[in-house]
Amino acid sequence: MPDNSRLKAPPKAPLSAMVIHPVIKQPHSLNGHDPLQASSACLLQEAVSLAQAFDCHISHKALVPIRNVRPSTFFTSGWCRTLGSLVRAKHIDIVCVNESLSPIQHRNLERLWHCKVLERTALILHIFADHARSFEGRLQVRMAELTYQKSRLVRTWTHLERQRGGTGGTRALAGPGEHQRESDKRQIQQELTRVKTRLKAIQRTRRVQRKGRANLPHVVLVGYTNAGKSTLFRALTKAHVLVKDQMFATLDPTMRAIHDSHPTQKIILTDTVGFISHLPTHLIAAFEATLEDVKRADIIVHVRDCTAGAHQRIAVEQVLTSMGLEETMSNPLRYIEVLNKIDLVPASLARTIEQECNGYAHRRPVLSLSALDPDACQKLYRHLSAMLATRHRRYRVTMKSYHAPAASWLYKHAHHVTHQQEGEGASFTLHLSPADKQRFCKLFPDLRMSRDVAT
Ligand SMILES: Nc1nc2c(ncn2[C@@H]2O[C@H](COP(=O)(O)OP(=O)(O)OP(=O)(O)O)[C@@H](O)[C@H]2O)c(=O)[nH]1
Ligand SMILES: [Mg+2]
Repeated sequence: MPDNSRLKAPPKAPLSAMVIHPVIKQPHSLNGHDPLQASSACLLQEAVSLAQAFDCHISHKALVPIRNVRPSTFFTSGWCRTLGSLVRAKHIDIVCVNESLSPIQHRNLERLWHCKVLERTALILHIFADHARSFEGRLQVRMAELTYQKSRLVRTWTHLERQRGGTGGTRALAGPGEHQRESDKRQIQQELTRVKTRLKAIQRTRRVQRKGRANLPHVVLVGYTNAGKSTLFRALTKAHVLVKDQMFATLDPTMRAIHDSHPTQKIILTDTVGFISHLPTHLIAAFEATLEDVKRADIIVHVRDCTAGAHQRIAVEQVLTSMGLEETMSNPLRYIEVLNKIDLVPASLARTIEQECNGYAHRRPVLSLSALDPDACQKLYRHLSAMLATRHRRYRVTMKSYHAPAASWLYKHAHHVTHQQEGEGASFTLHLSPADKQRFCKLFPDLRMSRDVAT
């Protein structure tokens, strides 16, 4: 199997890690001309948190300035020696490099330093593999790992081709190493096909489940990892989901009704996997089924850690944009930003942060709160209800004789249902979403539902 094959689950004693954030003055790097404008120190701290999420003990961390990336070892020979001495002196088991390394660079660094080297994507994949609990979650992570490994094999071929100075086909490269790679590639492809088939079956089940709750308003929490999504989810639903000061604590989405939601119109809330800047594309593709719920939600709540930099907000918005949600993000009735952890900043700074948010958010609602404050969570719930209610229209429907199935459908799916006896029949007024209105008309074609113009 390829070099970057999965590490075994970390043993009980934490691995001793060195975390390096290369500061490269070059385009296409994680920093340098980084569009997210996160400071190097901030990116190093994030890399440290990632290593800690993989159960590592951080023995050393460093910013390493790089003028030119060396194709063979990434770092200059001087830095390779310095870092190698540190690896030996501090008994380092793993070096986490917060950048992308080519398979050749990766292999050479492991040989030079005599320890495991993990590039950023590989580290994130390992954390996901460690934290995934559900069958679907594990399959999704496996798919991401296999796609990643496959891409690394392809890149190795490209390198070999370049070394031989020509485009030479497979035949020209044939040798024991190449046969091994061919066999690895086949093995990976076969497993990938098996994993994809299983995931498809799960997605079919998900679609059926989604149809079952299609009438219920659905709100989904998204945000940067560790922003406090699960804390807020817990506060609103009273569900015991994992809350932890750790990157990617949540991998499997959880769905619950909001605890105090309207008895006849429950709001379903979903807690999701967190995002990160430069999220590996393999992961976005593999988590397609999970992210499908985000796409179909009535409201997206973007939970932000107000103590973190704007790069986190931009990273999340980039992922949402890549999912085709740009329009939703500019709809004030479908997108709300929650500035969480407001208890951690002084009141004066909180006001400045809010003002800044209102500046870039235009007409988009922004709510600052602490997920640890039950009153603030209730305020958010009322806000969400109001957003949903404004999307609902008021209708009137008259039934000549009391139509029990239609009436019970209305009590189950509509908001603020009232009815008045009118002779032998009854007149109902209610609030419904446009989709539910359509559904009602299909189910009960003999009943006429019209807009109530009195309001
Ligand atoms: N002080 C303070 N801490 C908070 C608040 N909200 C969340 N936290 C803490 O932040 C850490 C992360 O919270 P989670 O709810 O697990 O974050 P998450 O967004 O679900 O993280 P992932 O699942 O990793 O994406 C935990 O230690 C929480 O206790 C808040 O409003 N104030
Ligand atoms: Mg979580």
